[in-house]
Amino acid sequence: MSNQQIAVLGLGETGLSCVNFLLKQGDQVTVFDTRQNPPGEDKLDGSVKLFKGELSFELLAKFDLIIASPGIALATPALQFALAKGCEIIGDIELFARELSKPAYRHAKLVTISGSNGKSTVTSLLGEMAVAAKVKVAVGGNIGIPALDLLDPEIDLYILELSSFQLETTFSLNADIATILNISEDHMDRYDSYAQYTAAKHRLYKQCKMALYNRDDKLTHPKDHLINKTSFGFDKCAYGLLTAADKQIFLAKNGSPILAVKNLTLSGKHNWMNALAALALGEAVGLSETDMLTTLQEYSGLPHRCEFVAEINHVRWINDSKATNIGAAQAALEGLSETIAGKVHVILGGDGKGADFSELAPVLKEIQGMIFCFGVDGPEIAAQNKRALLVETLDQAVDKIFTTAQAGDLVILSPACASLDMYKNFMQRGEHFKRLVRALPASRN
Ligand code: UMA
Ligand code: ADP
Repeated sequence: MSNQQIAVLGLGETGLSCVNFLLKQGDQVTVFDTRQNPPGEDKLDGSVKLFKGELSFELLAKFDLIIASPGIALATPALQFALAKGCEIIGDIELFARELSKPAYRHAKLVTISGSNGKSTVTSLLGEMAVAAKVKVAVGGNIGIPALDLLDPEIDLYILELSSFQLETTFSLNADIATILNISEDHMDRYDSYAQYTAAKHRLYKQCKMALYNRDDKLTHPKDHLINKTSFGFDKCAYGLLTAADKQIFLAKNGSPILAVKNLTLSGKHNWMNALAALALGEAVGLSETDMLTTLQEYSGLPHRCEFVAEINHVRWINDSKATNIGAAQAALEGLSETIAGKVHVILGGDGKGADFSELAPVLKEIQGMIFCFGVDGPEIAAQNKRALLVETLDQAVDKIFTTAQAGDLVILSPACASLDMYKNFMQRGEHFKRLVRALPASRN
């Protein structure tokens, strides 16, 4: 690659990992970022030229290879101009894929995980299963650590969470198994259509030896009938569920019970599917069932995903700040409602990323408790249900629910929106919620 003129576009976590990787290979690299204060600037090697602000079409198009960060859409006019001029445009995951195909890494297995919701849960759960099985594993991608930072010839198993943004610029992964967990509307501010978003996800199946799909979600089914495949879902085929004579529900494989769902630490029906997906992926890369089942009984999930915060006056408070789209909030509300005796109260709102909130109406209709909406798209969500109330802040919603909720009820922050209108990220929103809940008095006056 060393004779090529290479540009890295974006100096966030991904851009910085690409620069460091390329410098290590002995390549020369130039960096562009549209922001005046890109986050990675202070960590950038002093020898690297950085162009900040508006992208120059002509300058960018002079490079042979452009490595675009996931936050920059391929449709960006300067990138389209460069493509038309014959530049090659790839992302960090493609660089990772090319490196992994080299002899030093041939022994390593690769699992790739995408979908609209549940990616991080399945990725980290599978990572824990691999640790339990004493496999040398590296976990990263969209979940946090950029893929290139994981590369190490000592690693035997890579587990990558991949977003549709990353898949747009990825061509040659050769995963041992790849899954699209589910598809529901998200990032509609980035894509022209739902079909375009779905197509970006399906690129994953073109770059794997085996596909794992969700039987209950047609959009995840592989289109290539010749592909090697397996599946998970609510019925009892392949990886599925089984109801015993005593009505106990089990995770099952080919109709044989493996583990009663009551033994999972994760709660909600959507997490039964996440557990099945992790089992299927783990088996495909040779993890032992015993180690995987032990992990399933211990793994309590990542923060901000249906995370238990506190029980106050017999009311359970749940932080689901990571529910940043409609599908996630739907799954959480449906999955948790059945687990409680009382009513569910919900707090929603934020930046809807162009979503059509009328899809939330059926699930909001089932909510017996209070519905509070806030943030820039709060009014649009509140318009979907007559009982929904608008508040300006999360603090107001928590206070109002606290004075009303009864023993046996459950309160959940499951926003169905990104947080960026009011917070730095979903973590900050979730931490704010947790602080508010933990500051509530033990009894009401
Ligand atoms: N940006 C600019 N100008 C630039 C470059 C970026 O304005 O020149 C903006 C983007 O529009 C975006 C922000 O900067 O709003 C960050 O973009 P980035 O590409 O620099 O992001 P990174 O810091 O490299 O982080 C990315 C992923 N972020 C995105 O895809 C937006 C992280 O996923 C991921 O953890 C990281 O790489 C490591 O792989 C975050 C995310 O929100 C968690 N992902 C989306 C999601 O999960 O819904 C897809
Ligand atoms: P992602 O990484 O895809 O955003 P996470 O595992 O972080 O997924 O979960 C985000 C939110 O999505 C959770 O808080 C929960 O509300 C919802 N969720 C988790 N798993 C599923 C699933 N299998 N199907 C639908 N929604 C889910």
